[in-house]
Amino acid sequence: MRNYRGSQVVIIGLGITGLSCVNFFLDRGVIPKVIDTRIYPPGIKKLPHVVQCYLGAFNDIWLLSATLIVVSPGVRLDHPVLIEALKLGIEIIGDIELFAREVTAPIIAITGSNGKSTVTQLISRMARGVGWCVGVAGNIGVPVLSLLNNKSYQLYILEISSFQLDTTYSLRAIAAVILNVSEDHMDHYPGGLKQYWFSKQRIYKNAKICVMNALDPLTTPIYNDYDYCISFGENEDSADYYLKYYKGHTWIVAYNEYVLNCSEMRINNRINYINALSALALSDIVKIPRSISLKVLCQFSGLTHRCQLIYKNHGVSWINDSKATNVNATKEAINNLKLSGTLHLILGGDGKLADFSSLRHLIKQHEIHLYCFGKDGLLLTTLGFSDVILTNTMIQAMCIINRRIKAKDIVLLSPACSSLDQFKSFEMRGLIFTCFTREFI
Ligand code: UMA
Repeated sequence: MRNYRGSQVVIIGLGITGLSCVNFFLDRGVIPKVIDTRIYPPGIKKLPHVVQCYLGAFNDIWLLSATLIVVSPGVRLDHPVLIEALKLGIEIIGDIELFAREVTAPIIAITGSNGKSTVTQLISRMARGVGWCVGVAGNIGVPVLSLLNNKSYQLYILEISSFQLDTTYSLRAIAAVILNVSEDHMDHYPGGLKQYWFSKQRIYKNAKICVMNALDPLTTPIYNDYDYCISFGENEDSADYYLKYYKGHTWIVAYNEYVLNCSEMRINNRINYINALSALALSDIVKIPRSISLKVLCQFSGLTHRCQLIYKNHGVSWINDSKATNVNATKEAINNLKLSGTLHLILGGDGKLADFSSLRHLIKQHEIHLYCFGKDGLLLTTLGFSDVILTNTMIQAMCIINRRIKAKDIVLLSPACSSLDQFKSFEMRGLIFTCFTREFI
């Protein structure tokens, strides 16, 4: 636990993270200053009057005279004034770092390009199933510092993004997992996939046990100060937790013991079976009884906005996969579908400088009808072949699809892009998709 009294603290970003940081410092008798490059940032109404705020741009004088700068996850660290601040020896950290310096209860830390919210939910339900008092926060939508109000947590389960890892130094997880690494957030990482991968690897620093994906070499720890490493994957030769096809069924196998027939799970696709392997590995590390872990795996029906079936009638299905904010997530969603009619795929939003080309083959193979909207809509139309429509908004795309759809067709919102060009969040995008789908029924 640090004493921040006397520190000149400047917080960048007045979203949910920034506000939680303001409260953290006020609770410790330090009045921070806040900067946000938006004129009207989301947290402005909740900012206590005692805190000075500079809006619309960075305030270089404030930043260069600070002793501690706390940045929100969405802030790029290669901004010239932040580089200058680092050269002057000013400390730049994020909210996970503040949190890690305060807590003593064990932390399970989860990152990855896809699946991290699912695994966070699974392991949280398992731990709560034992009756433990569990704090769950991070990229999943709850700022970690909000957990400090409750001193009785026995275990913390944190979903951590690459942005958050970039400003974290003191995390010492009892178990840390990188689920997978595929291209995302290339607009934040000028060094490309390598730089993004390096950020993800930071979760393993000082971790006691590393959990890696045997199918994805980029999840192999590059630091070797851990006690031991556990792996999950599809193949018994390479993984401790793996899937095995046996007597007509896929099984979850842990250290060569058949523990669960996957047909008993409600989330019945391969990606979720792999997520289940990693959640089981984590639950075994913290010694959650298998009976409880397996019960949770069987009962879990998936996350809202993640391949969520909104409507099905006469063979027509509308599926909300708004959480697919990168190319790999969209590929997984398409690969998991059983297609017998036409797939109407809605793509669009802010592509974050992603390379979309790997989707082209899949779109051609399944003769997918494409509807592209938002900031990168035009770019996305180049992925299609015969049937491609460009609209300004997702709702316009939905209206067109609604006029064309026939029995056995599937409508899939799996945008491969961030929502932030047109929506407050991916949740809002998914909610609007859901509401309009119900409107059509
Ligand atoms: N801001 C600036 N200057 C900048 C960038 C941002 O002033 O250069 C300001 C914005 O104007 C805005 C504020 O910072 O007012 C928002 O901060 P933020 O974008 O860091 O968002 P928060 O509201 O604090 O939410 C963040 C995470 N957001 C991002 O990483 C972009 C949330 O993850 C997370 O749930 C929350 O902290 C709690 O930990 C969201 C996300 O999109 C879901 N994550 C990305 C993803 O999953 O792909 C990484």
